[in-house]
Amino acid sequence: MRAVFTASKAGTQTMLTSTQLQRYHEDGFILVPSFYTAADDERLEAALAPARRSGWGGSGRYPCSHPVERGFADVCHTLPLIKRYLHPTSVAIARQVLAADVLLRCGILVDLEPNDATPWHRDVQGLPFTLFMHYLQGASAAHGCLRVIPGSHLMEEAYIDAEFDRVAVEQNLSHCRRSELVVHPREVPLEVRHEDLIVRDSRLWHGTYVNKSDRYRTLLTWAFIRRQDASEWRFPFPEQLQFMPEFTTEERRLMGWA
Ligand SMILES: O=C(O)CCC(=O)C(=O)O
Repeated sequence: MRAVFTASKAGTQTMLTSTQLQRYHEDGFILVPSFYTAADDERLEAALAPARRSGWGGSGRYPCSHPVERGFADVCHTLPLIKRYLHPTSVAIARQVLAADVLLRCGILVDLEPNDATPWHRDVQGLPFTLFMHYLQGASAAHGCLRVIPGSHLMEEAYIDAEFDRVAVEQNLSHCRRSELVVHPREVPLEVRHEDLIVRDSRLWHGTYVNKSDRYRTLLTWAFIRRQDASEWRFPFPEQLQFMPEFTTEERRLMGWA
């Protein structure tokens, strides 16, 4: 696969190389191998411990999966997780790929239960923003990993619609042309280990394979938008005002508070 690179030494990846940056722009994603260290894993487990104690923990979809619903912020927008989203390296990558100053939009946990899959879709049509995707236990195709269509972030909606229609008819799936059952001829699986990180464009067409295992598959994903798009997209984070004293000046700016 074009966008997978030789593993960098764990913990030394600070920003994308020019080759990675070019791949991101051409393909709409990159897979950064060995992004996280064992120490990062330990910090993440500590950050998730309160959520696990309160009932979430790979035992089901998190019950309030929409950012504005009560309860959601208790897990995904806690101080340690926000600090993780705001890690200087992910901020540097977001600024690099968007070629702009950025704001944190939100972060969410997504569980994929056994026998479930996410159908083909793109998050937005027009506005590019950048998503970071960390599969906490890694993910193989059999465990419901991400699948993407390289370059589809730059394709017009009508073009990709027509393409999906044609493929679905060929595969006798015209009644469910965006379903996970549709195999796109140019799709690639993004199989990852728990230490890897995927960075992708919000406009990229993607979905997942069916999770054929008997285990939940958990994704932690967060997004940065361009500061100039804040009026349309900035998540307000009202519950997080209490954390203000814990944030550096730079982190406050990234949260849109300065
Ligand atoms: O669960 C996944 O791997 C995919 C999630 C997804 O489609 C999304 O974040 O838009």
